[in-house]
Amino acid sequence: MNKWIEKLREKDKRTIARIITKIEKQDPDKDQLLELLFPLTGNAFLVGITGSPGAGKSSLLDRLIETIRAEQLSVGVIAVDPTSPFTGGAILGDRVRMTKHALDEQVFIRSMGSRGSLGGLARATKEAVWVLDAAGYDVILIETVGVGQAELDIMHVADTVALVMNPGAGDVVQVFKAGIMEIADMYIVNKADLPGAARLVAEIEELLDLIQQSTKWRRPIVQTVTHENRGIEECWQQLQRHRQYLQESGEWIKRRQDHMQLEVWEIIEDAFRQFLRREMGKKEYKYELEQVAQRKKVPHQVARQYLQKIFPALREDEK
Ligand SMILES: Nc1nc2c(ncn2[C@@H]2O[C@H](COP(=O)(O)OP(=O)(O)O)[C@@H](O)[C@H]2O)c(=O)[nH]1
Ligand SMILES: [Mg+2]
Repeated sequence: MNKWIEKLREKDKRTIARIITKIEKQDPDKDQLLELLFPLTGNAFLVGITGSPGAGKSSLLDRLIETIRAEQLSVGVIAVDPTSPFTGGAILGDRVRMTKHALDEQVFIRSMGSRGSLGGLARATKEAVWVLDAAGYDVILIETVGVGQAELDIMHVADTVALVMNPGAGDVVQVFKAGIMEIADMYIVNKADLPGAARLVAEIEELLDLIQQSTKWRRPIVQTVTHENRGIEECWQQLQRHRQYLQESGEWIKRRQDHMQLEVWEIIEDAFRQFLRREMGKKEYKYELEQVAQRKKVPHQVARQYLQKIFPALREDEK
């Protein structure tokens, strides 16, 4: 096991890939590996990049990697896109991008699909981020499609979250309603070569005024065109500026504490859910459930009865 960690610390790509596969497959070794590598984490700058499929997240990431590498920093990437299975066109593009950085020892890119992440996508992704963090990558970029709860959950791992939007996509209001705008620390208007970029910037600014600003951080809006490498440098500048803001304001520590608390909470929740599913699958519950189905008993009544049986502590609580 320690051999694995040794190799990991050397940023050995094969070892890193194999550990992440173990995580995805819920390998029995997984927990022990995580226990060994967790104390080595906490040094990387964790950046979440989210946005609709096709917004240009992967293209942007590809450019960002170049910019970050130019400063001699190492980069790890975890790309989560359940909307494009491995055979899909988008991933083909991702593959090409990957091969470009494949020879660079200081860049590691991994795609994760919903397939194979038995313990839940968000869980597996966060653990994969720990692996890269422990390996010593300076910056870890996490690409996720901004749809669904699992994708939003993933964002709880990031120090800084950037939301990618496109002119003419007409999704600003939807994104706003879904609360996605609020979790972002900066906005990237990508495909700024298309008509309507200035209008989108204005719309975002308007909506920003509606969001309760509880901090001094004014969320910047950066316009980018990936194939022209336009705005990428500014993206990186703003990401770093946010990091600095977090550190100077004390929010850095607070955010990380919140994330770790959530982490423990989530693991407990998962365990409970699994336990309950097993428990409720037992024959002895069947009769009662039928009674509810026949309207002879109230759901609350039966639920309470079960709860008190499973968790005797609850009985004490209710006194
Ligand atoms: N016009 C234009 N197209 C872009 C730009 N960036 C990316 N694209 C295109 O948008 C499509 C989706 O890009 P991709 O990076 O795979 O998006 P993702 O699904 O968000 O990762 C691809 O065809 C890209 O070539 C840009 O700045 N301008
Ligand atoms: Mg992508």
